[in-house]
Amino acid sequence: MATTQLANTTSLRPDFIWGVSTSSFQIEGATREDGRGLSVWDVYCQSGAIKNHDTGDVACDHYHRYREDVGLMKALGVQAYRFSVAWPRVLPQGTGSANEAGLAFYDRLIDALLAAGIEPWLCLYHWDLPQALEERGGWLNRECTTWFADYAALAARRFGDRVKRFATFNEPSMFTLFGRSLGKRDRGREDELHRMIHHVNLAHGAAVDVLRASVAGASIGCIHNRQPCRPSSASEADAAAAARLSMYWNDVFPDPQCVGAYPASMRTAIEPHMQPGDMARICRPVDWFGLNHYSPVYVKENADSMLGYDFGDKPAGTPLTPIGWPIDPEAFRQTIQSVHARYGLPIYVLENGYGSFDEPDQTGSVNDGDRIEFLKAYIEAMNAAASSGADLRGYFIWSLLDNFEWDSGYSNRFGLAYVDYVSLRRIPKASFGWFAELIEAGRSS
Ligand code: GCO
Repeated sequence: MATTQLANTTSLRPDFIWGVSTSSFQIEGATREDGRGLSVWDVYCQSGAIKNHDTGDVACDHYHRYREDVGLMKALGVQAYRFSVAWPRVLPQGTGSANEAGLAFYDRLIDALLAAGIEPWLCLYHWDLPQALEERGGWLNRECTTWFADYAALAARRFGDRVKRFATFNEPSMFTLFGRSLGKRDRGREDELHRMIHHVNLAHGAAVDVLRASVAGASIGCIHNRQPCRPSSASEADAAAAARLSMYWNDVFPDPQCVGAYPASMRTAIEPHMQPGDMARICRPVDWFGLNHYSPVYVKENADSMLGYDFGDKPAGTPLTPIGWPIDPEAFRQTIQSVHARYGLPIYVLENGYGSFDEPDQTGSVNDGDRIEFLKAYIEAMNAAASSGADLRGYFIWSLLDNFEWDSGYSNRFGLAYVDYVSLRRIPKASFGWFAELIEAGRSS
């Protein structure tokens, strides 16, 4: 029994969806099993760049333990589960011959979800680009649009009889702005960034068309990370840097995809990469806006880095999560309302969560009361946004499991279930029970 009362959710729709989210590279492991090809993240991990030299080779071993993990979702009582397909697991070279063993894994996962009464939400791309395609230029090569559309067609053909919810990309602004292809945001590579941005937008539009044509009843969107970008000081330079970052972080993908135009101050930079008809190719009808939100970012001017910004100091006294992210539920409410006002689409929150350094106590329990407090505050901020008119349809916690947290490796823990990375045992945390109670209360209200 959680020590904290449940969140106020009285403004949420009766058919509101509660879920959890993960991604392929962060939980699957089995990176060299059953014909899977290498991804750019396997290669990056092999370089030793990740904290503690961690890799995705084992991760949570979800590839073998997926039934147990579906059992955890059933115990939570979630209506939906958002996962991603590893492109190199189903197309080892990114194009060409499909890998039957890889496709069969996702068949098994989807069938287990459906048998548990859990709706599968399939994200096509959560950053694990096939290395073979990176070596052919990756997102810098306009041909990647076609490779991605062909991959989407394969997923639609194979899974579209059972999967209706599709996300094209997870957080395109993150993997372009901070992606490995551009190193550590080297100055002078802005043109490459603009080329990647445009090609990913083209790939989104192409995939929407393929999914719409191939999957009866498809419900399609893109998942965007959206956070306020605030200046670290009152200086004009920091304010300009924050506004510039906000455009790249928040607008350069949803604006063309949902409104049909790049932000005005981007158009000159994108123009060299546009071909006639491109905006019509990008702006294809979607069914919802996927929102990932964690906290505001604070920005300062840095003329020596790409786009002339760096992350700056947070205001003194800002409450922080153990991994140093600001806790600001009001920013979440404002972000939801800004999405509602700007795009007018149904909104599914597909990531929100709390990073910490949980460890079991001497009884073997993980008492993450701080995560419960965070989730309660953010769910109530979401409830407030709904009461102000935002068309909120669902909330998926990041994440079901502790998992591979990119550059931080396994040190940061976001899971409702603790993962012992030696035994691979899953231990539901106090927040797991709290979330299950919240879902049950919603069902019985
Ligand atoms: C992201 C990704 C997730 C992260 C999560 C916590 O936003 O970076 O979608 O893969 O693990 O957001 O950082």
